[in-house]
Amino acid sequence: MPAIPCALIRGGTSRGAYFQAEDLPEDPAGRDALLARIMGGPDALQVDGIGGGHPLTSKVAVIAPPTRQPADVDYLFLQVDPARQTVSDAQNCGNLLAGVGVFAIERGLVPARDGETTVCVHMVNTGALCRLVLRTPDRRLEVAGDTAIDGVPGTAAPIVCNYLDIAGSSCGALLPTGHAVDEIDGVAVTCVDNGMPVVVLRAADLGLEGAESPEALDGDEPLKERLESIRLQAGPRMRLGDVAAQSVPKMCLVSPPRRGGLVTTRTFIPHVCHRSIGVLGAVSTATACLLPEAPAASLADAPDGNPKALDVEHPSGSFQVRMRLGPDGSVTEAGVVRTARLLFSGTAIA
Ligand code: NQM
Repeated sequence: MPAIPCALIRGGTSRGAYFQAEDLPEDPAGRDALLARIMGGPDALQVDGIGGGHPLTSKVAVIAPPTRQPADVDYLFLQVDPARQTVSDAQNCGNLLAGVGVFAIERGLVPARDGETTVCVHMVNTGALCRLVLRTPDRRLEVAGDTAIDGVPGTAAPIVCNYLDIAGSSCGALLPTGHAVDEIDGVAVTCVDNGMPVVVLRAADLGLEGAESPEALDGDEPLKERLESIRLQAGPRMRLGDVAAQSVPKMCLVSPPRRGGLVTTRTFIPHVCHRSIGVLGAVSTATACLLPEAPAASLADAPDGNPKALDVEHPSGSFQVRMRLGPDGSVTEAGVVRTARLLFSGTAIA
């Protein structure tokens, strides 16, 4: 009965189990089988494990010494699908990423400095880097603060996440099909990867208003079939191959903003509708809204100025992405603010 040191951390609007690679089997198949068992499946509720019965609470972060300069730690993200019990490393998670800073400091992997501590994270899934800045007065991690993020109750200390090189993270190019607009099953879509592979399409093109509740969308089987058909065709075009068993690309339905932001979103990740929106999913979607020919641009309300603060509206509020554009209109910098909290530290029993 293996007992493995583990921390449960809320990272942004997700919750995950964090492990050090040295505590897990080296071979990926053995590691994944063990993690699937710990999270508890195959069972949509994950009642026999520590997963939360939803893709957003069935996530794992594996932390290891850095293999890329100038990173402080390596972070491998694994998505455990509760019902199917598959374990996928095909995507990043920008929410658990915020918790990596907490884990690294709490475990002493990165020494806290007086004031602020920067933790540079190598996101092993895609090879990209992110610089996290955490508050550490007196070399202690500050937990309390006044930063609120929609989708999480209360407030906490901010964690600034500055992505260094995320364009084409999984697909090799920002626009992996070579176009800002493609047509799949008669619907105009943008296949984009600015940190997360996402197919962005107008809700109206599928007969939706775009502000339906996640519950209503989850219950709309014909819609989900249409989205899956588009997704399965988009996968190979996005250089992701057969994506039937993959958690990417995500499917983001966009419509005009309702609350003065950039755009309204409803995102399937990819078979369940997100209660808010993923971090890198939001960065990719915001990017699609800035491409003049993209279907999303026709309904987005992008502010002037550079850098831009882009409020991506989602079912539980909005999510601010900060972007700087180069002279040719390409995104040269992207960043977000998240919060994270250590919830539990102990041993997981497999
Ligand atoms: O897009 C959900 C989440 C995510 C991933 C998903 C994420 C991101 O909300 O960077 O954070 O899209 O599967 O945690």
